[in-house]
Amino acid sequence: MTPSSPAGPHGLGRVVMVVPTYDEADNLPGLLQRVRAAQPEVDVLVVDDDSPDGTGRLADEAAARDDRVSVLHRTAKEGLGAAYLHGFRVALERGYDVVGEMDADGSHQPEQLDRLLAALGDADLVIGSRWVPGGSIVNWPRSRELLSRGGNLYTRALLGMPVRDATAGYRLFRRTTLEAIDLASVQSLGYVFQADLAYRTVRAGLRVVEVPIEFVERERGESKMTRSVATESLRRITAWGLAERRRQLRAAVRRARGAEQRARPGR
Ligand SMILES: Nc1nc2c(ncn2[C@@H]2O[C@H](COP(=O)(O)OP(=O)(O)OP(=O)(O)O)[C@@H](O)[C@H]2O)c(=O)[nH]1
Ligand SMILES: [Mg+2]
Repeated sequence: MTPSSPAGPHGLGRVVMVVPTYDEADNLPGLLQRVRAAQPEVDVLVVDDDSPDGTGRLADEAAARDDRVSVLHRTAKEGLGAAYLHGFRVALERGYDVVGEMDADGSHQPEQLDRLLAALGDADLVIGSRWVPGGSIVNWPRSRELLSRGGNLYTRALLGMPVRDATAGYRLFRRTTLEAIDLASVQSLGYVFQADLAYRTVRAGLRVVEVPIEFVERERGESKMTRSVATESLRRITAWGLAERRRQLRAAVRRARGAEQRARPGR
């Protein structure tokens, strides 16, 4: 390969998918195989919070067999956001050009990763989206669908963010995007982390593109969605929405004052 020829899938350079795990022993080995089969040039970084069911050990075994798989062992369960922040830090240190997110439970199909990679050519963040035309969900109870749709509606209305599925966790960030959005100041620990990063990306003036995916509900293992995860989302998104309104109000006052000064006679 000549130095100028584009490397990696779709010429994007080096790509790593960060996969956070907590008690995913039944799912992780199969997922790793599927990612490696679907995208042989994509690396995987598993971030395990010392899962009691031995997920971390299974990840180590996969890493021992395959140079493209590596594992970060954390000492306690601190939430999805904390695990991703740690994984992103390590991925950036390792020099990846593209850093992705995906769940370990099979909800995000590795066979659809190519769509996300193809879309990153024209984007700074690509989101695999359930709620754009062509997107779908499989085996989700009605209650869960309503929660996701309602949460996204609330997020969009409050933050004025043009993203249909801001809570989705199948994503690709360019390294430059992660460097632009001040990860060190992110405080979101649970699933609201996803909306937080989408909002930061939009506010940084970067391009977010959503591609439709088919999201398949987990078949094995337990959900980690808890009441405290949901209330953290509501609390933070409401606070960001209020801050956004205050900013808009201040800007309107500044504009009105400017107009008043310009209109004052004798100037
Ligand atoms: N390291 C780490 N991973 C986590 C934590 N919470 C969730 N995860 C992982 O994050 C991914 C998403 O969590 P899920 O429990 O599947 O969340 P969900 O998709 O909203 O819930 P289900 O619909 O029940 O699957 C999975 O790979 C989990 O194992 C955590 O505290 N630490
Ligand atoms: Mg899941």
